[in-house]
Amino acid sequence: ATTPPDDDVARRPVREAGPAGTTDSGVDAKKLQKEILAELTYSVGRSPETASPRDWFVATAYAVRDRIVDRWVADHASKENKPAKRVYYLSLEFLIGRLLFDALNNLNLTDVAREALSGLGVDLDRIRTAEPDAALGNGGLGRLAACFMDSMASIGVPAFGYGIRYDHGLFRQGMRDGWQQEYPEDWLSFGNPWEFAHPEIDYPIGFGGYVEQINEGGAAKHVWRPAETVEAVAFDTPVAGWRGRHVNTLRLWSARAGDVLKLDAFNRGDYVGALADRVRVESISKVLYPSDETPAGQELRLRQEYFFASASLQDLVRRHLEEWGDLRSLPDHVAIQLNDTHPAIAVPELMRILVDLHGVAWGEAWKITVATFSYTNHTLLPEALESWPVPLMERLLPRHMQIIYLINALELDAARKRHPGDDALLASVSLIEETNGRRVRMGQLAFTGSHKVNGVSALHTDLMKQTVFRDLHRLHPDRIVNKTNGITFRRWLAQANPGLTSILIDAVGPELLDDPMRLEKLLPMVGDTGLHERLTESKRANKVALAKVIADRLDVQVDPDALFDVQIKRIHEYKRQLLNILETVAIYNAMRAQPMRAWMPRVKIFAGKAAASYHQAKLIIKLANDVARVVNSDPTVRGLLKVAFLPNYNVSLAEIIIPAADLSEQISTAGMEASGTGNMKLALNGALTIGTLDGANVEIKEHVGDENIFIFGLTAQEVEARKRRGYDAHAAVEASSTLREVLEAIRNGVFSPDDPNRYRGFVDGLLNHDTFLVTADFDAYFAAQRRVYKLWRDRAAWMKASVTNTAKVGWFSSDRTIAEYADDIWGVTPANR
Ligand code: B1N
Repeated sequence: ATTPPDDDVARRPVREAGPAGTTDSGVDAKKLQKEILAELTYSVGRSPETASPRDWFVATAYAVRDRIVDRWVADHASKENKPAKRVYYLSLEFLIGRLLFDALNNLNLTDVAREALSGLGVDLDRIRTAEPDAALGNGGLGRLAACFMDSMASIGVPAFGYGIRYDHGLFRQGMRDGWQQEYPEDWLSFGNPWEFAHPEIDYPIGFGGYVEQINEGGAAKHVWRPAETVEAVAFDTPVAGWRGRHVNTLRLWSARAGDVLKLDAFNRGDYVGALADRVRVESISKVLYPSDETPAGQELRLRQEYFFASASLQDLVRRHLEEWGDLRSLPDHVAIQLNDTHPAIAVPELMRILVDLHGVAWGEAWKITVATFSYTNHTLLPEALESWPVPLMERLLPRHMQIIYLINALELDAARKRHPGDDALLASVSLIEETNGRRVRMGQLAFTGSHKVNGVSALHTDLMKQTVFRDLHRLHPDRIVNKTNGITFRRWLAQANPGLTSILIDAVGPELLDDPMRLEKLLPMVGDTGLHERLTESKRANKVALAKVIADRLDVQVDPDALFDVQIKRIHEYKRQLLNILETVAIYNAMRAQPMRAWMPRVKIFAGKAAASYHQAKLIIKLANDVARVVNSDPTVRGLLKVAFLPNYNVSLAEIIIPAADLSEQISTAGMEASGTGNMKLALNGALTIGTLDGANVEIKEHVGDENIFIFGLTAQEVEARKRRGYDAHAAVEASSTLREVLEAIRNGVFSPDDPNRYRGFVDGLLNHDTFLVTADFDAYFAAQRRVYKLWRDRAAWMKASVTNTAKVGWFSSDRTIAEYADDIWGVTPANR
């Protein structure tokens, strides 16, 4: 058994690019040095002689935090200069990663801090890795929320992010004999220097109980009497935008059992029982569900959803009343974005607050609600759409269930008037699913309660209109809009790849850091050999650094001059890591058939976590590791093909892999990946994409041009058609001798000599139900890989395509995405645009 991997990694020996042309931060190294030393002494309680890297990290974080707080407090100082409108981004996930370099870079303090620390004999790159990687998210959805927080602060959209302060983020992935092992993640065990605990900001969150109807002056009034109450306590992290001009707040809620809880049990003398109950109640914010695109379905998950939605609404309603005094003006000053359906229970919660607690009439309350909310859909996979059993909802949130029924009745009445007799339409737009046990459909609830609903790429938005929300779209044809995802260039270019950044700044000017569309100024230089040389050298340094990580963690040696072919993302059947593994085996077979040919050196790099209960995904990880072991140790391969599955993929590992990638694998079954965002990060860092026409790949292709991307495979429409006809994998395998040999080798135990039957059922299953059309796309994928290698041989042509990718992806900045949300959905004007 191996212990979980350690995140401490050597950083590339590349100097940070000092963002040129920035405003003066007004801090010199001497001053910052004094502040760090003071923090080390008085806040950490250590002397420089005894301080560990972690102590230095904490002291530095405190010193930097102070400068953010000055601006933060100023931004929130007076009720008079309150912003006209605020955005509240509700998300069950914020995959923020390490924050030190976010803060340093955005405040233009990176070089100053480096100098200050080196004067103390401390290496900034070493203490950087002492910060735990905050993994309060599963994958793309959570990372998007983090990029959006950075962009809102950068372009000047006043915003709060609301979520849960999980004691344990996403599990750490270890490997035992190539099988994934889950280990608890403990990011808070050494404290968190970025956050401010606010035990005085707390809200009661009710669960269970019953609804009392009382008559008040002839009108029925509903009062929910919860059986138990949990307190939500606020923890705030300041989020400083680019150049520190704006500082927003990430407010995460932690569950605390109130004093009143089970006082009677204490009084009865059941001390232990009462404390056990406390633990149960506080378990709400204990752990992030490790499910990506598969709803967890447990009661605790629903409790989490209501807990953070209710706390956030109570908080923003209180703020609104303090500032504006009247709930009728809520939509004028508040925009609430629901990040997928996880916070959708906020819709009936706002109705309850307005109608039950503030006496607003139902019709008016509904108008306020719809004008305030908007909803982002992130997936169309039917199994991923959230729904909750009616009996569970009735037991846990009885008043909300009543409100949902009433919303539904009124909506269905309106729909019936417009489409009389169309029962199929009524059944499909209903908030209640009646087929397999009665369930509340959270997608329909979020859609109905929002004035705008968005998809995350052009293709995904079109498919939303045609599939899950077809009928709701007919009823509300102006509601669905597209907002193609984006990424923050500050983290994914400036921080992760300082070498490339300084080359780009030399080429197009420092304004690049403010406006990524400036990258287009590279276009006249795409053929410049001097530029190619510098870029090649910088990429090589990044590859050497990644090679060192691979050697340290896997004891596998890879050649930095080989083509680095990377697929890094959650392990999911629809993302088709299997397709990539099959191609790897095909190359391996070819190498064994002709060992002496001049094979081009290549390294296949995989990383990603599987949901703990997703057996098929875990078997795919095992297969990747089995193939790696056999290929890496086969002398006939002569080291020309290497396979590396890097454990414990997270934001920090992404920051090492992405700058070192040559080829980006984006090979999902068309129609299934809503957008993807890794595709954007990799293209920005000069990797070429091999991909299907899925998600944002379609738009990346439109931006970089057909000749600078390797597109293959069935389109979403063709996938649809094949599935409708009933796809038979046997025919595809019959037709492809390469594929047949690959599957036979895997099936017969070539990669699992210790257990020759390990993949027998797996391969047979693929042949009988190839749900994700791996076999259908294999030949096209294999051919596309050959096109890749052909271009790779022509280094000048490859570099030209690579520079073109970097030059053309400025549009995928999350600053652009957020500006679009601000304009079309939220009705706020960014201060810096
Ligand atoms: O959201 C990303 C997209 O770029 C990806 O294509 C998409 O797969 C991802 C339930 C999800 N969709 N749905 C989820 C995550 C956690 C969970 O509990 C669903 N994640 C995505 C950003 O738009």
